[in-house]
Amino acid sequence: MIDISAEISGIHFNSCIYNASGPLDATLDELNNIGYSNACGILMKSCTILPREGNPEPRYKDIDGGSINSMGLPNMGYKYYLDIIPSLMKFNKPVIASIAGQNLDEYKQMIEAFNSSKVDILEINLSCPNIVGKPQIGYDFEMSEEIIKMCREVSKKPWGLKLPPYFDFVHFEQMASILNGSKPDFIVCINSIGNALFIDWEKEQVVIKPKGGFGGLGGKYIKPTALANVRKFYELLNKNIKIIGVGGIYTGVDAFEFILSGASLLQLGTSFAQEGPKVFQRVSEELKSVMIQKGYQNLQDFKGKLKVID
Ligand code: RRO
Repeated sequence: MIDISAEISGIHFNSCIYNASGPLDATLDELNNIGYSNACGILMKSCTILPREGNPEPRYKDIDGGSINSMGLPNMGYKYYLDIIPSLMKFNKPVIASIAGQNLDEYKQMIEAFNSSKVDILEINLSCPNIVGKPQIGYDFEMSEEIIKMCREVSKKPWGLKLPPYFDFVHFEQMASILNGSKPDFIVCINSIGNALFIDWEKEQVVIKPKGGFGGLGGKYIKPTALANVRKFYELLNKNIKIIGVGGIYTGVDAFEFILSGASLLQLGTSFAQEGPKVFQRVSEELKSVMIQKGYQNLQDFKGKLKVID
């Protein structure tokens, strides 16, 4: 029997593949569809204190190698997500809230509210690229450290951070030192690559409306950057901080590469948006086929064991 189960701080997942926060996870109907699918967990859309309409449409576009989005955090407000947790528990898989405050106090208020709920895990989003006038917190190391220290003090649930992609080894080292000090249970690498620009050359026009066409890039384009982030943090972080890989996973081979780089669990974003809930079973089965070909029985057999050239 091939075993692709996983675990975060005592929370068991019966496989290692579930949804990324963002696509098709903002309402109870959408979350039920994830519940009925083969996803091993149910991750909710990043929430804010008050409900948000998000940015004007068109704000998401599938493109050949992935997607571009500038959704602008459309969500029902954290109280909605608190209220639906009991209903999502019937699926007997971990339910994960994603929290996106506008400042430290908002993050704290939402963490405290979810502490008193039955949610299993908290993902703290430090990397939304699409709020007009707001920088991505994960690129401000001082503010990140303040928020991460607060999470350590306040969260009573296993918690982790959704990080933006980094591109410079000094930045990886700065963030890793903050993380090793504050000991989150996990990190999620990576959010979309912020402020990309996709052009319809025939129309001579951008493809999404907000911010003059700039938006977060997802899908195949970003897999090498996502793998690099998983790998570099795997090298730098204490081994009890787990890494969840996301960014351009469409196939079992993609999934295999992320685990080889050091990921313990995987999330599907653009591939889920494009293929729908059946993607979870397909990628899980494909990953198992790769493991059979390689003679591996469980994820520990190859997790992090990427070889370098001497
Ligand atoms: O809602 C969004 O625009 C959005 C968010 Br919160 C995020 O974290 N990442 C992204 O690509 N889009």
